[in-house]
Amino acid sequence: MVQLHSAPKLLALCFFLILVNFYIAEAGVRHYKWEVKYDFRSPDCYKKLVITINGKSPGPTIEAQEGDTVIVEVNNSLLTENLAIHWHGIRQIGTPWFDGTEGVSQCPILPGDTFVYQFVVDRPGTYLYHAHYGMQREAGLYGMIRVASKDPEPFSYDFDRSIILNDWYHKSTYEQSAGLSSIPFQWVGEPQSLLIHGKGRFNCSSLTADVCNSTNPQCSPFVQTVVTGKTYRIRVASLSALSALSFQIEGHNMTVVEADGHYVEPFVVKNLYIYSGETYSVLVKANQDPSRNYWITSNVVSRNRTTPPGLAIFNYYPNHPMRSPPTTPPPPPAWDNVESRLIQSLTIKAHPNYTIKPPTTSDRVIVMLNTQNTIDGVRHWSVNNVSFFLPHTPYLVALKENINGVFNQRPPPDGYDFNNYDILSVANNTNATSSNGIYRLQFNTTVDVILQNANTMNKNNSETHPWHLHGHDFWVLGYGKGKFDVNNDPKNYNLVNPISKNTVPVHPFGWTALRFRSDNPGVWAFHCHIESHFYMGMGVVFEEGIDRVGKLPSSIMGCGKTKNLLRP
Ligand SMILES: *[C@@H]1O[C@H](CO)[C@@H](O)[C@H](O)[C@H]1NC(C)=O
Ligand SMILES: *[C@@H]1O[C@H](CO)[C@@H](O)[C@H](O)[C@H]1NC(C)=O
Ligand SMILES: *[C@@H]1O[C@H](CO)[C@@H](O)[C@H](O)[C@H]1NC(C)=O
Ligand SMILES: *[C@@H]1O[C@H](CO)[C@@H](O)[C@H](O)[C@H]1NC(C)=O
Ligand SMILES: *[C@@H]1O[C@H](CO)[C@@H](O)[C@H](O)[C@H]1NC(C)=O
Ligand SMILES: *[C@@H]1O[C@H](CO)[C@@H](O)[C@H](O)[C@H]1NC(C)=O
Ligand SMILES: *[C@@H]1O[C@H](CO)[C@@H](O)[C@H](O)[C@H]1NC(C)=O
Ligand SMILES: *[C@@H]1O[C@H](CO)[C@@H](O)[C@H](O)[C@H]1NC(C)=O
Ligand SMILES: *[C@@H]1O[C@H](CO)[C@@H](O)[C@H](O)[C@H]1NC(C)=O
Ligand SMILES: *[C@@H]1O[C@H](CO)[C@@H](O)[C@H](O)[C@H]1NC(C)=O
Ligand SMILES: *[C@@H]1O[C@H](CO)[C@@H](O)[C@H](O)[C@H]1NC(C)=O
Ligand SMILES: [Cu+2]
Repeated sequence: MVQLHSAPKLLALCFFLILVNFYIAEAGVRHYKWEVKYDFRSPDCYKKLVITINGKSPGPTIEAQEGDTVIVEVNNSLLTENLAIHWHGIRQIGTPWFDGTEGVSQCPILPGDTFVYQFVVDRPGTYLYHAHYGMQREAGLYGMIRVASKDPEPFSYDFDRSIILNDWYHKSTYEQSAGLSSIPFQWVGEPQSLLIHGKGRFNCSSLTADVCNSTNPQCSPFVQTVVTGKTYRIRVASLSALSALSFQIEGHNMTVVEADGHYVEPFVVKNLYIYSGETYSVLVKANQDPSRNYWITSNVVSRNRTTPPGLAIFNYYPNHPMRSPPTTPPPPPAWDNVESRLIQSLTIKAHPNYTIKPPTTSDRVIVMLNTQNTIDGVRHWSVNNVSFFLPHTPYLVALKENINGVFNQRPPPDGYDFNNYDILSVANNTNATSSNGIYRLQFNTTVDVILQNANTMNKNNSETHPWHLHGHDFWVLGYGKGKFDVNNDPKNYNLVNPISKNTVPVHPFGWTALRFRSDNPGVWAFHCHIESHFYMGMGVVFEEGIDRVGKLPSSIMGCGKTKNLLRP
């Protein structure tokens, strides 16, 4: 029922919509209606509750052309669970309120509510979307955004395909997150399966068929059919909860041509290392013996793997798509071969014809020490000794509308004790703090972030963390081993052809240097893309140009202290 007092509003909305439609008539509008709900699914043969979009996980692919406006009407039918969806890699220029990050850019979408996301996909490339509320992404709410270029691309191919990689747990996200906040702490452990485009295979032999049914068609392997002589662009993305992955197509090389929506100077790999939140396009030529099929594999790297490989089939037409390759799947690289992963990171450079030069100097340098700590007996991840947690009122609304008492006004430190902190020894900072304080950046300045890895609270252990920045791309200026030297390492930065990305790994016991311009008014999360690490505090938030943010839509409000704003 339309209430009387909202009639003028409705009229205004109609005019607004007409204007919007007129304004964007040049570019296209891609309109999607999604129903998000729980369904029983068996992606690796094991039956569990999975969050689906219109019945699917991975969800529908958003297909658009650069400059298009994407409108997604999300209907939250999860019944007892909130929801928020993040558009990963889309910078949301002018629409920071549609970034979809609960606690940062919006209040959660309540069960039964419909929320309309509307944003422009301003650049071609391969992007993602996924839940950004609690550890909800792991329950299956994820998919791909493919934005076609208006201009010719610097490579050619016959067919354009997608593969999303993921790891998969049998426990619910609730069991996992409760374990992570428990005393004693209960780690989520290694995933049960690796999924290739939503399909995997768990060994059901010790379970009954009503729980784990190995003949369920939902867990028949993913098949990529190819025709001899043709070249395939495969957009490979990872939305793993924990695992760094190595992706291979048996007997075939892959030429990497795109990373996180940017063309790269092409390079050839046998196995592609890919970290959660990254996207790549690879070109694969179907040039092998066509009388058989080949394995597509995904394997855990950077952790002492216990999860069996993810397997799919690279099917040469007209062989039967389900015919198993006659070989054993190719072996993955050693899980602890940091060197080969570092080499691949260092190899990725901007394509010579698409290089965006970074500013040669920066206005501010923030060094972020990545360690663990314990707070009140619970294990956390921390940045410069501070573990992050989200407020109940989104920062964007609190800052724009000057709502007090939402978050700690004290900003987190810009660095750590460089001289005295030994990154190689076991972290023993039991006295760390947690905070929801944020970094406030001067608008339109150049900011460097140095991710400094260190030993965890376990002996001889440092993990790989894929860091993802919302609202921006950053230039990747360098990677190094050991402790970053603030005085000397910047001299070796790549200022000539650094790749722009939105997600980047910091390798074990190493560092990664990034640069970006604080030129997108809004409030943006920057966090480890490992679901449990962010949950355990591994993230920060940047504010820039809040005074330039336009009028916030009331649809992002309704929680915490934003409720006051909705009262007439
Ligand atoms: C949400 O989707 C369901 C199923 O399509 C439909 O019955 C319901 O009316 C929708 N709710 C809203 C608010 O659009
Ligand atoms: C599945 O597990 C059973 C029992 O542990 C084992 O005997 C069998 O070899 C396993 N199957 C596969 C395909 O790994
Ligand atoms: C297992 O899956 C097969 C194929 O879908 C089906 O015929 C069979 O009934 C299932 N078994 C159980 C116990 O659900
Ligand atoms: C893959 O690339 C390597 C190194 O460039 C080369 O030696 C090998 O022959 C290539 N393999 C195939 C199947 O093209
Ligand atoms: C990795 O796991 C295997 C099997 O559990 C174990 O034997 C090995 O010692 C582990 N390696 C390291 C470096 O922890
Ligand atoms: C860059 O563009 C020029 C002019 O279009 C073209 O000749 C050249 O091959 C391109 N370089 C690469 C590496 O694609
Ligand atoms: C973190 O805390 C530990 C132990 O309390 C201390 O030794 C270390 O200097 C602190 N580091 C920073 C960056 O404050
Ligand atoms: C932890 O404490 C020990 C003993 O006090 C010290 O030797 C070591 O350097 C500390 N580790 C870190 C990372 O500060
Ligand atoms: C932790 O803090 C308490 C109180 O501030 C202090 O007494 C204690 O020495 C600190 N411990 C460490 C390891 O820094
Ligand atoms: C941001 O800085 C750049 C370079 O200094 C300048 O060209 C641009 O006009 C500035 N933009 C705004 C909105 O101030
Ligand atoms: C430390 O861990 C690495 C794996 O990350 C392993 O290869 C190495 O042998 C370990 N060193 C010691 C001294 O335990
Ligand atoms: Cu992490």
